[in-house]
Amino acid sequence: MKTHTATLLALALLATGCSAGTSVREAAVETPERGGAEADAIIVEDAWIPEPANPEVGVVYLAITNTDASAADAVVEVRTDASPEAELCTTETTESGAAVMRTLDEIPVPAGGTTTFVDGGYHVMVNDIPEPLAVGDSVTVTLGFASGTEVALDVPVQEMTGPTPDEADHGAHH
Ligand SMILES: [Cu+2]
Repeated sequence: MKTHTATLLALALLATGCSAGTSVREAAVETPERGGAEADAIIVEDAWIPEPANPEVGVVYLAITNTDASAADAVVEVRTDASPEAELCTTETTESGAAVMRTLDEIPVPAGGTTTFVDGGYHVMVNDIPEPLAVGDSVTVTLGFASGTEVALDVPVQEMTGPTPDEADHGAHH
């Protein structure tokens, strides 16, 4: 009990010591903090993993900006400590309206532009996850680029937001 009181006191001291504490906390309630990192000309932000419906299969969503306005780049490699099986993937809609996924060798990031990984589009596919991911977990994702740039970032597992009709198909596409 004494330890508990001491912890609360320490938190209170931390809160008063930070002048921006209130606004930071409010922002965190509305939008859970997402992962990001940058290296060379590449900025990765808004990275998150929706808590997988199928415990063995996860997807990573993020946004990649190439700040070099004179040279296009591309993601050519992905690794994660969540599983040895990670790959670049895209969801496409066929003429009949069905969503199908296809693995990719590379995902382009235009010069001075941003490529977003979103539900129904580009994503990182993580297969054969040995330990189920839960909200609050964090995994390391490393993206390798054609330019030689490598970006490693911590990606939080967060609650799914909004409907994802194709999610149920994620486990069956290989
Ligand atoms: Cu996929």
